[in-house]
Amino acid sequence: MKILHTSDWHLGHRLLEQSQQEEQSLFLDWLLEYIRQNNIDMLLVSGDIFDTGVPSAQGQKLYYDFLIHLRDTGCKEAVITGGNHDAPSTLNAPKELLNALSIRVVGKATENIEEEIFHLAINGEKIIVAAVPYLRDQDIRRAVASESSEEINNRYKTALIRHYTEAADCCRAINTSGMPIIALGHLFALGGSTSESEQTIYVGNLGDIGAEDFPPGFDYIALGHLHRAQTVGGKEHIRYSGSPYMLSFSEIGADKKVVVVETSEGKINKIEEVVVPRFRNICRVSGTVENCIRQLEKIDAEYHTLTPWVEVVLEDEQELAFEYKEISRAAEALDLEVLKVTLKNEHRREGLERLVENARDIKEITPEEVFRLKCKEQDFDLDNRPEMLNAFFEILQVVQENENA
Ligand SMILES: [Mn+2]
Repeated sequence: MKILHTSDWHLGHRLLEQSQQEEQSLFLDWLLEYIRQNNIDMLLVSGDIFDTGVPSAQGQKLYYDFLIHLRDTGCKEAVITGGNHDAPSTLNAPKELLNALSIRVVGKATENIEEEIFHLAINGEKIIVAAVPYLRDQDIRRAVASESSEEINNRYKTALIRHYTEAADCCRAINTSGMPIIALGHLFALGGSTSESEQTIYVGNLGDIGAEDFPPGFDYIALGHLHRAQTVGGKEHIRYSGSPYMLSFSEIGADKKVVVVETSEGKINKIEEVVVPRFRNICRVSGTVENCIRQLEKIDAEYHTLTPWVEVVLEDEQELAFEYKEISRAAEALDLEVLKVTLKNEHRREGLERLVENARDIKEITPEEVFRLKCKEQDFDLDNRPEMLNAFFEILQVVQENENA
């Protein structure tokens, strides 16, 4: 059986207010073709299907067009879970209808763990899938009884591990004939490297989930949330596929991937990363103004179908406003967009005010950056009070979940 693992499509995502619909659409077309040509039997999508809880009509059209065409590729099963960006109600609304088309959707943690477990058979080969979505604190906390103060600190992590343990137990109970067991997940697992485009998921004071926290019994764990493809704690079978296209300038230089997993006779016998074509050149140039302009001309001259997007990092110490004008004048004549101009030494020199002033859009600044700068301004020693940062993340998560709901 051939299984394709992907995640973090973020349909509807915009990079600094530029629509990324073209690369989203090109990726989905490529994926359909890849599935067809490589005889993929099952598709797993581990969360963050949409960028927001209320996706645009175009975003939804991309999703449903993809699912309709998936039926013609030879792919027999699909399992889709909700991420922290997805509104459970949006994903779950067509759940029963999609189920009739062998597309299994779990938008949020279910009341009964068995509803997250799928026992599937493809061409006579059986497999068990634990489709664990992003676990919201309020969805799983009910599982924790009579908390001590230490347990309260750690309750989210405890509840999270308990959820996976219950899922593993449930899989084991129905595994009568040595079938492979695959889990999905949308969470931050320790050892992973982040980019600027993931929202921080608060996981309690006492630490994050590590590879060793997953209960034994899963032959492969298909994770979403981190946007760079990577394994967790050096374990080949616990991995993030990463997002299939670039969601932030901080992801420059890393290939975008999907993962293909092959099973036979109840075992995983091959795990392979497949590089997704880069549909848009998103890059960074740095140097003096003249130097940057020369590099921009080079990018313009390279063959491209979608307009390249560039971040310019200036190494001069002159006034940004003046240099910014020169860069934009040069860029106007070229087939590319300069989305961001920054000074190389900005972070050393700038306080919060300057950062806000120099950012072209408030979205360029993360809430964490603002919080850290604000603490610095107030001479608050965050390094020696890490619980303050945890408290901040906890509040931020509640705010972001309410926004997405
Ligand atoms: Mn994501």
